[in-house]
Amino acid sequence: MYPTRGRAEDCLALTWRLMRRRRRDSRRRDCERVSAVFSAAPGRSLRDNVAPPYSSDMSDHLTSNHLTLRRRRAASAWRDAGLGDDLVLVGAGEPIGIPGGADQQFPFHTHAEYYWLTESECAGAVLTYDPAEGWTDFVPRVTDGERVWEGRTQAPGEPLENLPAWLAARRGRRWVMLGCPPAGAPFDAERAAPLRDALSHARRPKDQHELDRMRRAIAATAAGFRVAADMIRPGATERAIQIEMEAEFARRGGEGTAYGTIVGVGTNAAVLHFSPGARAVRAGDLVLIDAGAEVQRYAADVTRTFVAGPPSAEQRALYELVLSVEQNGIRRCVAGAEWRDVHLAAAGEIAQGLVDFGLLRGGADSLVEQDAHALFFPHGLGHMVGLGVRDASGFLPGRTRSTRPGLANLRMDLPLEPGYVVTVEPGIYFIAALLDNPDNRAKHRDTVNWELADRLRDFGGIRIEDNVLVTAEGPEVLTAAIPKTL
Ligand SMILES: [Mn+2]
Repeated sequence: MYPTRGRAEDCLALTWRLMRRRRRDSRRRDCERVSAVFSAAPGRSLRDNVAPPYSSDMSDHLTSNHLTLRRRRAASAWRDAGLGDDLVLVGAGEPIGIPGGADQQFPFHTHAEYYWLTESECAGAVLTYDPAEGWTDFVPRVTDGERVWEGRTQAPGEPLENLPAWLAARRGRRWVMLGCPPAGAPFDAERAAPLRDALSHARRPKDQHELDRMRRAIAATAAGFRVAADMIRPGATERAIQIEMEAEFARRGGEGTAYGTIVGVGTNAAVLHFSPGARAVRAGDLVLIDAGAEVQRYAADVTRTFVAGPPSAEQRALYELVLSVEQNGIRRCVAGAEWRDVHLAAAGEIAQGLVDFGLLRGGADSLVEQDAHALFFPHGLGHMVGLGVRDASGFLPGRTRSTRPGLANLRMDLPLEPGYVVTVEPGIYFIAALLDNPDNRAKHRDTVNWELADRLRDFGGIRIEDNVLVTAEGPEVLTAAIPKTL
């Protein structure tokens, strides 16, 4: 669909066209908004007409030292990845309008690659890198309408309309688009892939600035979990727990949730990404909560599982198993450890635990090889967390995703290094869709105690998740203040 190779001159006409359309659109939007003011019924608040704000925390970002260091890290990673004298453009991205929603837009965040290099939420901006000359921040001019309706001020940087001239001055050189390419811009995915991998790799070790934001997100999250833990009793609904928890995040400095809060009661605890609903806790239910606050784009990602009332023998046995697998997993988060080995060790422990519990039959290694454990632990042990909930996870260059059920859901395949923050989140679930699948029943006829599996089909699920900072001295559990004893 797009040219396979982006060259500066191919882009000029297109860039101009895009920018003309953008200006026209924003003029039209301004006109619509202004006419809306005059047609607004008396007494109606002007706020009703305002599109949701997207903030601009632009304070001195062009000179900030930690951003200079990040840009240096990115440039050297690209050089090592063979950038040569190619140009790099990192697009911030554009807000997405709600279909049929008039002026309404979905909440906007700039692309993580752009944000990491700028700490700016400036929509439509483009950061460029010329290996010979360095970095240039191109930003759209703030419109009068944006000043009036959203209180926006001009972001610092070069006017975006100078970008075509910047490209024209480098005519004949190849360029690569990262971040969010503007709609219709030439995008060479093949050329971008190694540079994106290199940037992801450079982003993985967290700097102090990032860790500070994460610690604040985690403090708000811990407060929310304290509120939730007090609510686990018969009658509380998933939705009520979610509301109180998210309110506490906000009261304790969270700016929002880092992802959709999961509160699953009973069998809903076995739905990996469950959205809370009207279901109320009954005595003896498992309640799984996976939630995290966000502070200045940085996320916490924590799971705890509760029992409403005294746990049954089976709940206690499987809870203790998940907890011991989690604690052993955390201990293995040391510099140099291969994440896939950390995951496979956890898989082996879950298999052995389920043999002891009477649910699986055979040797742990052989069960893991046959992926029998993945019927009850169908996801990876964790992922990177930080700038967003799955920050810069992925694969080292040359590594590809396995198709084996026990490894296919690994979100990363790389060795851990100091500064990485990973989640460790083993779980055991009774998922009807997996247990009722005839192929699974046939394949694992002899390795699963199906009578016990069927008896526990309404058990739900247990997951325990912490955020772990890898340091030269060993793992530091950033979320240690959130209790996890049953
Ligand atoms: Mn997670």
